[in-house]
This record gives sequence, C-alpha cells and structure tokens, in this order.
Amino acid sequence: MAELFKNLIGGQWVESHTGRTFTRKNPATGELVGTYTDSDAQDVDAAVTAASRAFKSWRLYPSPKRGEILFRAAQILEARKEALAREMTEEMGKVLDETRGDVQEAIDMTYYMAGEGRRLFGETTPSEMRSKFQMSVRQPLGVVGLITLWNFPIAIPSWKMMPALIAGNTVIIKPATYTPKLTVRLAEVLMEAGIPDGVVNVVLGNGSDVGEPLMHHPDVPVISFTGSTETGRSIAMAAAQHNKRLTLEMGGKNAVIVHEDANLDLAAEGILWGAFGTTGQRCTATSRVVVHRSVQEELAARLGAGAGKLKLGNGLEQGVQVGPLVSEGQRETVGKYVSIGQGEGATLVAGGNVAAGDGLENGFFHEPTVFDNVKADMRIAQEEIFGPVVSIIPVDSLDEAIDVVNGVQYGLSAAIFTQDVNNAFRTMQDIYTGILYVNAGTTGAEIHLPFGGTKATGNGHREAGTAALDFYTEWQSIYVDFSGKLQRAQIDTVEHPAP
Ligand code: UN1
Repeated sequence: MAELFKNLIGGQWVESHTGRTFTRKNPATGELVGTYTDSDAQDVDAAVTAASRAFKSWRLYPSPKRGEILFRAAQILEARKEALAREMTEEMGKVLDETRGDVQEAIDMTYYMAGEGRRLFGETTPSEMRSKFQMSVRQPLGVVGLITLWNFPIAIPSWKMMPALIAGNTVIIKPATYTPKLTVRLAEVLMEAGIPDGVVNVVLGNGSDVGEPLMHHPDVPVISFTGSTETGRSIAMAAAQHNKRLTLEMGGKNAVIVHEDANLDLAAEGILWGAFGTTGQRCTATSRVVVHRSVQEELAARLGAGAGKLKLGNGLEQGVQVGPLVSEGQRETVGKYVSIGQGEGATLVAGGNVAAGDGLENGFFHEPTVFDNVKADMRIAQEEIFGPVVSIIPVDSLDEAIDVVNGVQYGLSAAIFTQDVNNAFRTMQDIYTGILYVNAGTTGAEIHLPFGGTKATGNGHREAGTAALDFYTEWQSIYVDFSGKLQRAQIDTVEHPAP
C-alpha cells in the first residue's frame, strides 16, 4: 500500500475528515508518485484553530531561539538535498540539476532567515523632547495563509515560510496539487528541527476547497500567493473585503535585449537557459528576445540550432536538459500559443510540436520552440505562455528596445547583453521591472535581494531578503517618556529649557 501523505495540523499528521484522496503522476512517465489526503474548509478551520493557539506562545519565543530551529532545519535540508531533489524531479518534472538548485534555494533561505533571528532590526531615533526615548520594533501579524505554485516546489514555500516564522507568525500552507510532496517534506524537516506544534500547518487539497476557505477565513489576517495573475486578482478582491494583508507574485513576460555590441555567444547561452530551463515554466523565464536588427539573423540562427540540440527526457536521467511540462493542460496551452504565433505570421525557426519518440510519448513533452520576426504587439509577445517558447523581436535602436521591453502588462525580470557601460546604465535607469540583469539571462535571482515585479506581476511587496520581513511584520513605534512630567509638544521644551 503506497504511503498516504497527510495534513499537518497542531503537530499531528492527520487525514482529512472527507476521507477523499487525490493522486499525482510523474509528468515524464505517467507513473504514480503520491497519494494525498484531499481536504476542505473544515480541515482549514482545524488548522486555523491550531495556528491561532500556537501563535500565543510562538510570538513570545525569543527570535534567536526561533533562528536556532530554522538553522537546524537548514542543516537537515542540506543532508537530504539529493533525496529531496529526486522526489521533486519525479513529481514536478524538471531536471535533477535544477531540482538540486530548488532545494538549495530553500537551504539558503532557511539559513538566511535563521540569521535574521538575531537581527530583526528596528530603529531608534532622537526625540523632539527631553528625557524621552523612542524606537520601532517589528511585531508579528498572527496566522499567515500561504498558497504556492508548483514550479519551485520547495523554494517558494521556503521563501514564504521562513520569513513568516522567524518574525513570530504561525503558518498554514496549501501547496499546489501538482507538487504537495515537497511541502510535506519541508514541514517534516521543520518538525524534526523542533518547531513547536501548531506553528507550521499543512492542508492539502485544491484551490476551491482549501485555498478559498483559507483566503476568506476571518482569523487569517495575512495571505501570500504565488500563481497566475487571474487567480491573484480574485484573491486580491477577497482580501480587500476582509482587510487582509496580501502579497501576490504573479505573471511575467520577461525580455532580454541583445544590443548590437553584445557578446553573442554569451547572449545565446543566456537566452537558451532562460527560455528552456524548467521547460520555460518560471515566472522569470525568458520569453522575448529584443534584438538589434544588425545581429538578428546571427542570433536567430544560434537560438534555432541551440534549441534543436537540447535533449528532452526524464529529468532523472543523465544528460537530459529539458523535462516535460507539468501537466497535459500546460502542454495544451503551449500548443495553443504555437498556433497563435503561426497564425500571427511569426517565423518558426525551431520546434513547434509535441515531442514524441524514445518514450517521450509517456509524458507531457513539447519541443523547445523559437519564433523569429515577431512583432511587439503580437499575442505571443504579450501574453504569458509559461512553457518552452521564445519570441525574437527585431528593433533598430536601444530606445526602441527599451520601449518594447516595457510595453507589456508585466514587470518581473529583464536583461541586457551589451559591452557598453553607458547602454547598461541607461537600461537600468529606464526599464521598469523588479529584477534586471546585465550580461546574464532573466533567471537566477538570489535570496538576498528583494524578489518580485512591477505592474501586473505583483502588488508592491517583495519576497526574499530583508524586504520579506516588511511583509510579515507590523511596525510598532514605541515612545518612552522618562521625564516624569507631561510633555505636550516641542513648544514645552523650548519654553522650559533645562537649567
Ligand atoms: C519563479 O519562477 O517563481 O530567479 C521563481 C529564478 C529563480 C526563482 C524563480 N531563482 O529564476
């Protein structure tokens, strides 16, 4: 009998009261990967009760001690890195090198936030009055609801959980139904590391049965969501009704500028990795290449040849560079956009088909696809595809390139390849995205710096770095008057100067 993965509520691994289960199959092979308890609003209620109770003591637990628990969790994650990466490849599909990177991001974030337990800095400022001391301190918010996507099955949960926990919040996480296992593993690690019962809760199930009750729950004042812009908007409306604090990490339509002075070898390599790594299923994936017309032909030839050479297959196998899409539905979306691109008159220079042969027909594979001569307003150049499709858009100047990069509804990541420092700085100044790379592709953000985007990509908050703490804490400004008299305003200190 295969292991049944359960909810974690109040420190106990429990089945949903529904008695239902759901399963996940390996998107590369179709083999069963896991069976999961399938929850609903009643399980969410139980988790909220447990998390609310645990918050009373966790908020008072000294933050350096919280940090020690996180530090132990990071050590356990390190020790299990390889096993976790393999499980992730089986469940999500991306290749082993990338799933190792995903686990590494969780390790890095956990160590980083462990260290924050000894900082969590506020400020002290001078007072306008005599004998008065003032400071700001970070206070936790309460029970935090986390709703995560499947493309970074352990990194994204860790980006949300670790800052929330170090700041003294308790959490309830609903992982994506495609990849619940790695969230269960992360919660197991935290329990082993000594996190008190009820501080971390996991509720498995789908968006309407678990995500919605969580986002509507009156005792969950904070929601953090990573996923589509469409779902994010509906969460924002629900959050507004309850006056919840909300962070949204949503779509992208990330572009790389290849200027006429670019190192083309470097640019082609960066684009191939950015576009086809994780089979294009990253919020940060390279989806548009905005190229100076003088180097368009050469770059298109390199990208077409490079895409054609990539080895597709089961990500656990040596030498495989591109895994499957996460689901049949995701592959259908890719197919739909390939047809749209052809209908719009773009030139297909590589790929364009479902991939088959050598066992690929058992999974959701699609050929890495490159379109050339794309116009900036075509749908393939405007809408997020979240798959292995990249569009080359020719331009005549850096000004035009910058306008094209900015001319979409999203603003997550962008990049420029140029050897000219003036062009690099000009781009930094004028591109309106949350993340920008110079002479590197659009992916590869590190955990030390704020992660997130402008416009329809987000709602103004950032994950990672100390910016994440701003989301998971409330500032409290504290004034301590030790003068022994009622000081009413600056005027008092002027009128009654000390002897
Ligand atoms: C995402 O796709 O949601 O910068 C996150 C990167 C990764 C994170 C991507 N470190 O591509």
